[in-house]
Amino acid sequence: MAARGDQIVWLGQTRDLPAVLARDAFETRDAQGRLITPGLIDCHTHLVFGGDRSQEWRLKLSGAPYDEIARAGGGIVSTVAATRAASEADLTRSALTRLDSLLADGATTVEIKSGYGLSLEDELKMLRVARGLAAERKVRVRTTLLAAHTVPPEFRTDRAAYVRQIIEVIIPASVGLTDAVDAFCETIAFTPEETRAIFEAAAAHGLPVKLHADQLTDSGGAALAASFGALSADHLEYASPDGLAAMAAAGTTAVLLPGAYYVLSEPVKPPVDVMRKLGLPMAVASDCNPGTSPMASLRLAMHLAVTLFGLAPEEALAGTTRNAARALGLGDQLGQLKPGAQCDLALWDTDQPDAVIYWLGRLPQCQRVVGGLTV
Ligand code: DI6
Ligand code: FE
Repeated sequence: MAARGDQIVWLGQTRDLPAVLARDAFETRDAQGRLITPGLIDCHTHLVFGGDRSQEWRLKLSGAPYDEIARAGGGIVSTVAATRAASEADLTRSALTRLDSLLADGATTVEIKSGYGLSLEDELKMLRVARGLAAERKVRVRTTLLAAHTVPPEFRTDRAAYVRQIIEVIIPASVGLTDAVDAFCETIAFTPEETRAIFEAAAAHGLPVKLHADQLTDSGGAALAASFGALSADHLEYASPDGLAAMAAAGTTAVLLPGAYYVLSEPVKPPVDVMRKLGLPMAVASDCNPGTSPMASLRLAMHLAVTLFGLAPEEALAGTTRNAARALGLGDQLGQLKPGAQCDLALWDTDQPDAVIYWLGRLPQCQRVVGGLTV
Protein backbone atom coordinates (compact mmCIF):
# COMPACT_ATOMS: atom_id res chain seq x y z
CA MET A 1 0.00 0.00 0.00
CA ALA A 2 1.25 3.46 -0.80
CA ALA A 3 -0.09 6.67 0.66
CA ARG A 4 0.61 10.29 -0.21
CA GLY A 5 -0.38 12.92 2.29
CA ASP A 6 -3.55 11.64 3.91
CA GLN A 7 -4.69 9.47 0.99
CA ILE A 8 -4.14 5.93 -0.18
CA VAL A 9 -2.71 6.14 -3.71
CA TRP A 10 -1.87 2.53 -4.58
CA LEU A 11 -2.55 -1.05 -3.45
CA GLY A 12 -1.17 -4.28 -4.83
CA GLN A 13 1.59 -6.85 -4.80
CA THR A 14 4.96 -5.39 -3.81
CA ARG A 15 6.48 -6.49 -7.13
CA ASP A 16 3.92 -4.35 -8.99
CA LEU A 17 4.67 -1.17 -7.02
CA PRO A 18 5.21 1.61 -9.57
CA ALA A 19 8.88 2.57 -9.64
CA VAL A 20 8.16 6.23 -9.06
CA LEU A 21 6.36 5.45 -5.78
CA ALA A 22 9.22 3.21 -4.63
CA ARG A 23 11.79 5.87 -5.54
CA ASP A 24 9.98 8.80 -3.93
CA ALA A 25 8.92 7.03 -0.75
CA PHE A 26 9.69 9.24 2.22
CA GLU A 27 9.02 6.47 4.70
CA THR A 28 8.69 2.73 4.19
CA ARG A 29 7.12 0.39 6.71
CA ASP A 30 6.83 -3.37 6.77
CA ALA A 31 3.62 -4.54 8.46
CA GLN A 32 5.33 -7.89 9.01
CA GLY A 33 2.41 -9.99 7.96
CA ARG A 34 -0.10 -8.20 10.14
CA LEU A 35 -3.68 -7.86 8.99
CA ILE A 36 -4.55 -4.34 7.86
CA THR A 37 -8.17 -3.22 7.80
CA PRO A 38 -9.66 0.19 7.26
CA GLY A 39 -9.78 2.08 10.55
CA LEU A 40 -13.02 1.10 12.27
CA ILE A 41 -15.95 3.53 12.17
CA ASP A 42 -18.52 3.73 14.95
CA CYS A 43 -21.45 5.28 13.10
CA HIS A 44 -23.91 5.46 16.04
CA THR A 45 -22.90 6.54 19.53
CA HIS A 46 -24.24 8.66 22.37
CA LEU A 47 -20.71 9.03 23.73
CA VAL A 48 -21.20 12.39 25.46
CA PHE A 49 -23.43 12.36 28.54
CA GLY A 50 -23.42 13.19 32.23
CA GLY A 51 -24.02 10.88 35.17
CA ASP A 52 -24.37 7.15 35.38
CA ARG A 53 -27.36 4.82 35.13
CA SER A 54 -25.86 1.58 36.43
CA GLN A 55 -28.39 1.56 39.28
CA GLU A 56 -31.20 1.25 36.70
CA TRP A 57 -29.82 -2.15 35.82
CA ARG A 58 -31.30 -3.51 39.07
CA LEU A 59 -34.76 -2.46 37.94
CA LYS A 60 -34.20 -4.01 34.54
CA LEU A 61 -32.92 -7.22 36.10
CA SER A 62 -36.05 -7.44 38.26
CA GLY A 63 -38.10 -7.28 35.10
CA ALA A 64 -39.11 -3.63 34.70
CA PRO A 65 -39.33 -2.91 30.96
CA TYR A 66 -37.48 0.00 29.36
CA ASP A 67 -40.62 2.04 28.71
CA GLU A 68 -41.76 1.60 32.34
CA ILE A 69 -38.41 2.86 33.63
CA ALA A 70 -38.70 5.79 31.21
CA ARG A 71 -42.26 6.63 32.30
CA ALA A 72 -41.16 6.48 35.96
CA GLY A 73 -38.75 9.36 35.34
CA GLY A 74 -35.68 7.16 34.90
CA GLY A 75 -34.26 6.44 31.53
CA ILE A 76 -33.20 9.17 29.16
CA VAL A 77 -34.63 11.97 31.31
CA SER A 78 -32.33 11.19 34.25
CA THR A 79 -29.32 11.43 31.95
CA VAL A 80 -30.72 14.73 30.66
CA ALA A 81 -30.67 16.18 34.20
CA ALA A 82 -27.08 15.04 34.76
CA THR A 83 -25.95 16.31 31.35
CA ARG A 84 -27.53 19.72 31.87
CA ALA A 85 -25.77 19.99 35.25
CA ALA A 86 -22.37 19.06 33.82
CA SER A 87 -19.81 21.55 32.54
CA GLU A 88 -18.21 21.15 29.13
CA ALA A 89 -14.98 20.14 30.86
CA ASP A 90 -16.79 17.43 32.89
CA LEU A 91 -18.54 16.10 29.80
CA THR A 92 -15.26 16.07 27.88
CA ARG A 93 -13.46 14.19 30.65
CA SER A 94 -16.07 11.47 30.95
CA ALA A 95 -16.50 11.11 27.18
CA LEU A 96 -12.73 10.67 26.77
CA THR A 97 -12.78 7.55 28.97
CA ARG A 98 -15.25 5.95 26.58
CA LEU A 99 -13.59 7.33 23.48
CA ASP A 100 -10.26 5.87 24.57
CA SER A 101 -11.86 2.41 24.75
CA LEU A 102 -13.20 2.77 21.22
CA LEU A 103 -9.83 3.95 19.94
CA ALA A 104 -7.90 1.14 21.67
CA ASP A 105 -10.19 -1.17 19.75
CA GLY A 106 -9.27 0.22 16.34
CA ALA A 107 -11.73 3.08 15.78
CA THR A 108 -10.54 6.02 13.69
CA THR A 109 -13.95 7.71 13.13
CA VAL A 110 -16.72 8.11 15.70
CA GLU A 111 -20.18 9.58 15.24
CA ILE A 112 -21.53 11.27 18.37
CA LYS A 113 -25.14 12.33 18.95
CA SER A 114 -26.51 15.07 21.16
CA GLY A 115 -29.89 14.27 22.72
CA TYR A 116 -29.30 14.53 26.45
CA GLY A 117 -29.46 18.34 26.51
CA LEU A 118 -32.90 18.91 24.97
CA SER A 119 -32.64 22.69 25.27
CA LEU A 120 -30.97 25.03 22.81
CA GLU A 121 -28.08 25.73 25.15
CA ASP A 122 -27.53 22.15 26.28
CA GLU A 123 -27.83 20.56 22.84
CA LEU A 124 -25.25 23.00 21.47
CA LYS A 125 -23.07 22.30 24.53
CA MET A 126 -23.14 18.57 23.71
CA LEU A 127 -22.29 19.19 20.05
CA ARG A 128 -19.37 21.46 21.00
CA VAL A 129 -18.04 18.87 23.44
CA ALA A 130 -18.34 16.16 20.79
CA ARG A 131 -16.53 18.22 18.15
CA GLY A 132 -13.91 19.20 20.72
CA LEU A 133 -12.94 15.56 21.29
CA ALA A 134 -11.20 15.60 17.91
CA ALA A 135 -8.73 18.11 19.36
CA GLU A 136 -8.02 15.82 22.32
CA ARG A 137 -7.36 12.61 20.41
CA LYS A 138 -6.39 11.58 16.89
CA VAL A 139 -9.86 10.65 15.63
CA ARG A 140 -12.42 11.91 13.14
CA VAL A 141 -15.65 13.00 14.84
CA ARG A 142 -19.01 13.40 13.10
CA THR A 143 -21.81 15.00 15.08
CA THR A 144 -25.55 14.40 14.90
CA LEU A 145 -28.25 16.57 16.44
CA LEU A 146 -30.71 14.36 18.34
CA ALA A 147 -32.83 17.03 20.02
CA ALA A 148 -35.77 14.73 19.19
CA HIS A 149 -34.57 12.03 21.60
CA THR A 150 -37.38 12.54 24.11
CA VAL A 151 -39.69 15.34 25.22
CA PRO A 152 -37.96 17.18 28.08
CA PRO A 153 -39.82 17.51 31.41
CA GLU A 154 -40.55 21.24 31.01
CA PHE A 155 -42.49 20.51 27.79
CA ARG A 156 -44.32 17.41 29.03
CA THR A 157 -47.71 19.09 28.90
CA ASP A 158 -47.07 20.71 25.52
CA ARG A 159 -45.04 18.42 23.29
CA ALA A 160 -46.05 20.34 20.18
CA ALA A 161 -44.24 23.35 21.61
CA TYR A 162 -41.05 21.29 21.98
CA VAL A 163 -41.28 20.06 18.39
CA ARG A 164 -41.69 23.72 17.32
CA GLN A 165 -38.64 24.63 19.43
CA ILE A 166 -36.59 21.96 17.64
CA ILE A 167 -37.79 23.11 14.23
CA GLU A 168 -37.66 26.87 14.70
CA VAL A 169 -34.76 27.30 17.11
CA ILE A 170 -32.54 24.29 17.74
CA ILE A 171 -32.06 23.01 14.18
CA PRO A 172 -31.25 26.46 12.74
CA ALA A 173 -28.77 27.11 15.59
CA SER A 174 -27.05 23.75 15.13
CA VAL A 175 -26.00 24.46 11.55
CA GLY A 176 -22.21 24.51 11.54
CA LEU A 177 -21.99 22.31 14.65
CA THR A 178 -23.79 19.23 13.36
CA ASP A 179 -23.37 16.98 10.34
CA ALA A 180 -26.86 15.44 10.45
CA VAL A 181 -30.19 15.40 12.26
CA ASP A 182 -31.58 12.29 13.98
CA ALA A 183 -34.84 11.51 15.81
CA PHE A 184 -36.19 8.72 17.99
CA CYS A 185 -39.42 7.69 16.25
CA GLU A 186 -41.17 5.42 18.74
CA THR A 187 -44.32 5.12 20.83
CA ILE A 188 -42.34 6.36 23.86
CA ALA A 189 -40.68 9.18 21.91
CA PHE A 190 -41.76 11.00 18.73
CA THR A 191 -44.56 10.11 16.35
CA PRO A 192 -44.02 9.66 12.61
CA GLU A 193 -45.80 13.00 12.02
CA GLU A 194 -43.54 14.83 14.46
CA THR A 195 -40.50 13.12 12.96
CA ARG A 196 -41.58 14.17 9.46
CA ALA A 197 -41.88 17.81 10.50
CA ILE A 198 -38.42 17.70 12.11
CA PHE A 199 -36.92 16.09 8.99
CA GLU A 200 -38.48 18.75 6.78
CA ALA A 201 -36.78 21.40 8.88
CA ALA A 202 -33.46 19.53 8.63
CA ALA A 203 -33.82 19.35 4.85
CA ALA A 204 -34.63 23.05 4.70
CA HIS A 205 -31.28 23.69 6.40
CA GLY A 206 -29.41 21.32 4.09
CA LEU A 207 -28.80 18.74 6.82
CA PRO A 208 -29.02 15.01 6.03
CA VAL A 209 -31.11 12.85 8.35
CA LYS A 210 -30.82 9.55 10.22
CA LEU A 211 -33.47 7.81 12.28
CA HIS A 212 -33.81 5.60 15.37
CA ALA A 213 -36.40 3.45 13.65
CA ASP A 214 -38.60 0.50 14.58
CA GLN A 215 -36.54 -0.42 17.65
CA LEU A 216 -39.36 -1.40 20.02
CA THR A 217 -42.39 -1.40 17.70
CA ASP A 218 -43.06 -1.10 13.96
CA SER A 219 -43.80 2.62 13.67
CA GLY A 220 -43.13 2.71 9.94
CA GLY A 221 -39.78 4.31 10.72
CA ALA A 222 -37.82 2.52 8.00
CA ALA A 223 -40.15 3.77 5.25
CA LEU A 224 -40.25 7.25 6.77
CA ALA A 225 -36.44 7.44 6.82
CA ALA A 226 -36.32 6.21 3.22
CA SER A 227 -38.84 8.82 2.09
CA PHE A 228 -36.35 11.51 3.20
CA GLY A 229 -33.38 9.74 1.60
CA ALA A 230 -31.94 9.26 5.09
CA LEU A 231 -28.29 8.31 5.41
CA SER A 232 -29.33 5.50 7.74
CA ALA A 233 -32.14 3.97 9.73
CA ASP A 234 -30.89 2.40 12.94
CA HIS A 235 -32.01 -0.50 15.20
CA LEU A 236 -34.78 -1.87 12.87
CA GLU A 237 -35.73 -4.89 15.00
CA TYR A 238 -39.40 -4.42 14.05
CA ALA A 239 -38.92 -2.97 10.55
CA SER A 240 -41.36 -4.32 7.96
CA PRO A 241 -40.16 -5.88 4.69
CA ASP A 242 -41.79 -2.98 2.82
CA GLY A 243 -39.94 -0.47 4.96
CA LEU A 244 -36.65 -2.23 4.30
CA ALA A 245 -37.37 -2.38 0.56
CA ALA A 246 -38.00 1.37 0.60
CA MET A 247 -34.63 1.84 2.33
CA ALA A 248 -32.86 -0.27 -0.29
CA ALA A 249 -34.44 1.81 -3.07
CA ALA A 250 -33.49 5.06 -1.36
CA GLY A 251 -29.87 4.06 -0.62
CA THR A 252 -30.46 4.26 3.14
CA THR A 253 -28.03 2.12 5.17
CA ALA A 254 -29.36 -0.23 7.88
CA VAL A 255 -27.46 0.20 11.15
CA LEU A 256 -27.59 -2.81 13.48
CA LEU A 257 -27.10 -2.16 17.19
CA PRO A 258 -26.68 -5.52 18.93
CA GLY A 259 -25.61 -3.95 22.24
CA ALA A 260 -29.04 -2.41 22.82
CA TYR A 261 -30.78 -5.58 21.63
CA TYR A 262 -28.73 -7.59 24.12
CA VAL A 263 -29.06 -5.26 27.11
CA LEU A 264 -32.82 -4.85 26.60
CA SER A 265 -33.25 -8.63 26.14
CA GLU A 266 -35.28 -7.80 23.05
CA PRO A 267 -37.47 -10.67 21.88
CA VAL A 268 -37.25 -9.79 18.18
CA LYS A 269 -34.09 -9.69 16.06
CA PRO A 270 -33.59 -7.32 13.13
CA PRO A 271 -34.62 -9.10 9.90
CA VAL A 272 -31.10 -9.65 8.61
CA ASP A 273 -32.20 -12.23 6.02
CA VAL A 274 -34.59 -9.74 4.43
CA MET A 275 -31.86 -7.08 4.43
CA ARG A 276 -29.47 -9.47 2.70
CA LYS A 277 -32.02 -10.44 0.05
CA LEU A 278 -32.64 -6.78 -0.66
CA GLY A 279 -28.91 -6.05 -0.89
CA LEU A 280 -29.41 -3.48 1.86
CA PRO A 281 -26.01 -2.42 3.22
CA MET A 282 -25.73 -3.33 6.91
CA ALA A 283 -23.59 -1.32 9.31
CA VAL A 284 -22.82 -2.33 12.90
CA ALA A 285 -22.31 0.20 15.69
CA SER A 286 -21.86 0.33 19.46
CA ASP A 287 -24.81 2.66 20.26
CA CYS A 288 -22.62 3.49 23.28
CA ASN A 289 -25.09 5.08 25.73
CA PRO A 290 -25.73 4.97 29.48
CA GLY A 291 -29.16 3.34 29.30
CA THR A 292 -29.45 0.63 26.69
CA SER A 293 -25.95 -0.05 25.39
CA PRO A 294 -23.23 0.43 28.00
CA MET A 295 -20.60 -0.72 25.54
CA ALA A 296 -17.52 1.04 24.20
CA SER A 297 -16.11 -1.54 21.82
CA LEU A 298 -16.70 -2.07 18.13
CA ARG A 299 -15.05 -5.46 18.33
CA LEU A 300 -17.66 -6.50 20.86
CA ALA A 301 -20.43 -4.99 18.70
CA MET A 302 -19.17 -7.09 15.77
CA HIS A 303 -18.95 -10.19 17.95
CA LEU A 304 -22.56 -9.73 19.10
CA ALA A 305 -23.74 -9.04 15.54
CA VAL A 306 -22.25 -12.39 14.55
CA THR A 307 -23.45 -14.44 17.52
CA LEU A 308 -26.86 -12.82 18.07
CA PHE A 309 -27.90 -11.67 14.57
CA GLY A 310 -26.14 -14.30 12.47
CA LEU A 311 -23.92 -11.97 10.48
CA ALA A 312 -20.91 -13.59 8.87
CA PRO A 313 -17.66 -12.22 10.36
CA GLU A 314 -16.88 -10.48 7.06
CA GLU A 315 -20.35 -8.87 7.09
CA ALA A 316 -19.67 -7.60 10.61
CA LEU A 317 -16.33 -6.13 9.51
CA ALA A 318 -17.97 -4.48 6.50
CA GLY A 319 -20.48 -3.14 9.03
CA THR A 320 -17.85 -1.19 10.94
CA THR A 321 -15.92 -0.07 7.87
CA ARG A 322 -17.43 0.27 4.38
CA ASN A 323 -21.08 0.35 5.42
CA ALA A 324 -20.47 2.46 8.52
CA ALA A 325 -18.87 5.06 6.25
CA ARG A 326 -21.99 4.99 4.04
CA ALA A 327 -24.18 5.49 7.11
CA LEU A 328 -22.29 8.74 7.71
CA GLY A 329 -22.38 9.85 4.08
CA LEU A 330 -18.61 9.32 3.84
CA GLY A 331 -18.59 6.21 1.69
CA ASP A 332 -16.38 7.77 -0.97
CA GLN A 333 -13.61 8.73 1.48
CA LEU A 334 -13.62 6.31 4.39
CA GLY A 335 -14.11 2.66 5.26
CA GLN A 336 -12.30 1.06 2.33
CA LEU A 337 -8.74 0.35 1.32
CA LYS A 338 -8.70 1.84 -2.16
CA PRO A 339 -6.82 4.54 -4.03
CA GLY A 340 -8.39 7.91 -3.34
CA ALA A 341 -9.66 6.95 0.11
CA GLN A 342 -8.33 8.49 3.29
CA CYS A 343 -5.43 6.51 4.74
CA ASP A 344 -7.20 5.50 7.96
CA LEU A 345 -6.03 2.05 8.99
CA ALA A 346 -5.98 -0.46 11.80
CA LEU A 347 -2.99 -2.82 11.90
CA TRP A 348 -3.85 -5.89 13.94
CA ASP A 349 -1.40 -8.20 15.67
CA THR A 350 -2.76 -11.17 13.79
CA ASP A 351 -3.01 -12.37 10.22
CA GLN A 352 -6.46 -13.88 10.87
CA PRO A 353 -9.42 -11.58 10.09
CA ASP A 354 -11.74 -13.58 12.34
CA ALA A 355 -9.41 -13.11 15.33
CA VAL A 356 -10.25 -9.39 15.35
CA ILE A 357 -13.86 -10.26 16.19
CA TYR A 358 -13.46 -13.55 18.00
CA TRP A 359 -11.73 -12.56 21.25
CA LEU A 360 -13.76 -11.08 24.09
CA GLY A 361 -12.41 -8.89 26.88
CA ARG A 362 -8.87 -8.91 25.63
CA LEU A 363 -6.94 -5.79 24.77
CA PRO A 364 -6.59 -5.84 21.02
CA GLN A 365 -3.07 -5.43 19.79
CA CYS A 366 -3.83 -2.80 17.28
CA GLN A 367 -2.06 0.19 15.84
CA ARG A 368 -4.06 2.99 14.25
CA VAL A 369 -3.24 5.21 11.30
CA VAL A 370 -5.37 8.32 10.81
CA GLY A 371 -4.97 10.40 7.67
CA GLY A 372 -1.66 8.71 6.93
CA LEU A 373 -0.21 9.36 10.40
CA THR A 374 0.51 6.56 12.84
CA VAL A 375 -1.04 7.38 16.20
N1 DI6 B 1 -32.67 4.33 21.60
C1 DI6 B 1 -31.91 3.78 22.53
O1 DI6 B 1 -31.74 2.60 22.68
C2 DI6 B 1 -31.23 4.85 23.28
N2 DI6 B 1 -31.76 6.00 22.66
C3 DI6 B 1 -32.57 5.66 21.70
O2 DI6 B 1 -33.11 6.48 20.99
C4 DI6 B 1 -31.50 4.88 24.74
C5 DI6 B 1 -30.81 6.01 25.38
C6 DI6 B 1 -30.96 6.01 26.87
O3 DI6 B 1 -31.67 5.20 27.47
O4 DI6 B 1 -30.30 6.87 27.49
FE1 FE C 1 -29.06 5.31 19.75
